Amino acid sequence: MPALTLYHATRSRSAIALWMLEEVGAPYDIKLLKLSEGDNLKPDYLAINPMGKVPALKHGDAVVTEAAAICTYLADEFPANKLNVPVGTPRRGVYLKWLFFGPSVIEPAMMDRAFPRKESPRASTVGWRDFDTVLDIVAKALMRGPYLMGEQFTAADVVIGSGLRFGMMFKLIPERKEFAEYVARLGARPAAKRAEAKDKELSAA
Ligand SMILES: N[C@@H](CCC(=O)N[C@@H](CS)C(=O)NCC(=O)O)C(=O)O
Repeated sequence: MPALTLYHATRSRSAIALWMLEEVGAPYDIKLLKLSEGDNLKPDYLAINPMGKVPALKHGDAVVTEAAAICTYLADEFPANKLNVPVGTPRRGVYLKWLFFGPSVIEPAMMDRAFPRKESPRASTVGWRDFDTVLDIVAKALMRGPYLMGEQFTAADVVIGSGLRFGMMFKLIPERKEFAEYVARLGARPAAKRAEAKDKELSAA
């Protein structure tokens, strides 16, 4: 099996990929980068991710960057774990919607709220419409539960759950009951606990 290597910085968005790797359960190595020392902007890492951002994943010769893309990739590469909705399945459309909704709708809506512009963009001109509508849509999707895709836990939960957790932790997203319960449910997963413990351990080292 090709080797898996995660380029990781502690207490960062690469925790999303770390959690996903723990869900997959395949062996992997970690190359630790210190953002405070600018490791992510050094030439050897820029050759892996020219954006100078973590996470990045190497799988044999394949390099994947962007946390949501890494989760999608791992779910498809390790189908035995049933963390994806396979090609040819009608539910895959909704699954892909949630994988894209995290980085292209929730995150920009949240950051727009956190760092307001001088003039608010018209809701019809930005791809994420507006913060309140976005949160209502996510909350409604979670009412059925326990996961975004119903009974099946998928890579989409790793992406959306991580975003909600981060947002609530930094008070960028309100602690709505649906979000708090969902994030607690996800946090109780053994793989999520292992990833959190590993991140803490690496951070302390
Ligand atoms: N769109 C990227 C964002 C990744 C990102 O912003 N990572 C931050 C850490 S949370 C980073 O690498 N920051 C270092 C820097 O920008 O210098 C993804 O989802 O993977």
